[in-house]
Amino acid sequence: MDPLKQLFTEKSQALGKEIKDILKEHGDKQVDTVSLDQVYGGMRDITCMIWEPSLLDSEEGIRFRGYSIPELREKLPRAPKGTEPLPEGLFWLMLVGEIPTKDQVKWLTENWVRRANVPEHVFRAIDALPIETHPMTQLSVGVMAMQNTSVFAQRYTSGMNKTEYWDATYEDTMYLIARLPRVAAYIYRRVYCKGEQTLPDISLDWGGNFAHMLGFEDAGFKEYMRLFLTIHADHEGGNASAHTTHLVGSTLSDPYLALSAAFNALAGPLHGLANQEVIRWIQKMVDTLGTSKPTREQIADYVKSTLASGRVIPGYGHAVLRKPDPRFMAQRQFAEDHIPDNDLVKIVWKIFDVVPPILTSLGKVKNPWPNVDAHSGALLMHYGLKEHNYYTVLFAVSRALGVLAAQCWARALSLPLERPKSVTTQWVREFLEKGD
Ligand code: HAX
Repeated sequence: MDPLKQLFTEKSQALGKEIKDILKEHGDKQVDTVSLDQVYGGMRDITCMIWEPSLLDSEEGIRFRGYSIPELREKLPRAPKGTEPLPEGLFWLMLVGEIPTKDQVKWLTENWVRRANVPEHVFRAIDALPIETHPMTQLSVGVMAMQNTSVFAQRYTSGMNKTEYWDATYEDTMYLIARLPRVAAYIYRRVYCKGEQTLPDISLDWGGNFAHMLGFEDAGFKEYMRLFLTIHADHEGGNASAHTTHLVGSTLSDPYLALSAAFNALAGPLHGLANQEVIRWIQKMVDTLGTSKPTREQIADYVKSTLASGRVIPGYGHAVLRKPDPRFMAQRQFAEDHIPDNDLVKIVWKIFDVVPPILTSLGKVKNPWPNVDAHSGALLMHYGLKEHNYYTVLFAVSRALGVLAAQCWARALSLPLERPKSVTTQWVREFLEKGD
């Protein structure tokens, strides 16, 4: 080990141990209005941000402008003969707080079609990356490459009045959402389909056209995409991708810069990348056990071996939720309605029976239940989208709806630069020495 690394190892291990001891004794001590546990603990449960599109309840799950996922599935406009909501309707709802009519959703679909043209240099920027570059990295680069078209950046340079920030943010938001499926589909076809691109079908809705550009014409897949793109759109403001958008945007970075940063946060395995990790983990289990129909006992043993090797069970647990995620349950219901006999889906359901008691028995996991990422892979595999590395890109396209709706509000309400206070452990030592 090099001398600097050696020194860092010693210092970090010592400080890590000291912090553990400090928190054991003083974790509930208040620093201003928060406890030391919260200072060290990733800011859990600190209410400190305004986020208009959605609100998360730890027991009940997400509500978008007051509507639960089952309510959205009932009330939002659908595609002709469709059973699932159109994500356009959810964007409308998140932005203005009203369930849109069919005509309003039609207007939005058509407006996004008109804004969907992606400048050629964006594709060239993506083409410059090695083909094995992770699709999320390619997506982030694609968004960054479009930044030269930012209305916000251009108007700001020309001396925009602060009362007009929201208008420029709205324009960028609409262009970005319109273009994202084209960029995302380009990456899919580039990496997995020998670069043979599928042209957009402008008669289709936003989600249906995305499925079409990916190369999938199955009506069931298109419906699943509409559901997927709706339920992944937002999860209030504190999750890493949403918070990143908010933080970066609060410096008046334009929406392209903020969204690209959000995608980099979403690409972490504790966040959006978990959907790829779940299906990888399941496939490894199937390969290891040598059966596509494992018993609950076999799954339990595999779960325990994963935990024993110091890894998490992907798709389980949540920083806020304390019950099964309604986004998991909506996908489970979709699978029950459409593909109840699929082997992978059945494994996902068995894992749902097996994992919670095992995680609970560890005594430290606050939420042993499945989250949104536990189910999507099995459904995508069924419909033939088998490239796991791509799954988080689907999540990203959806997440853009919520975080950009929130950006419009942040600029309309002139929400300020975000700047929380940090302290050092030396500061904590002195604070504790001073006592009350
Ligand atoms: N498997 C094993 N251990 C888990 C676990 C899981 N699924 N979930 C939590 N734990 C562990 C934590 O690693 C932590 O252990 P240490 O004290 O040894 O560090 C302990 O239980 C307490 O964690 P927690 O308070 O219950 O959970 P956090 O708020 O710290 O973390 C996570 C929430 C989602 C990151 C966590 O549950 C996890 O790692 N889950 C697996 C990855 C995953 O599915 N991520 C997607 C989450 C949803 C999402 O954002 N989707 O995009």
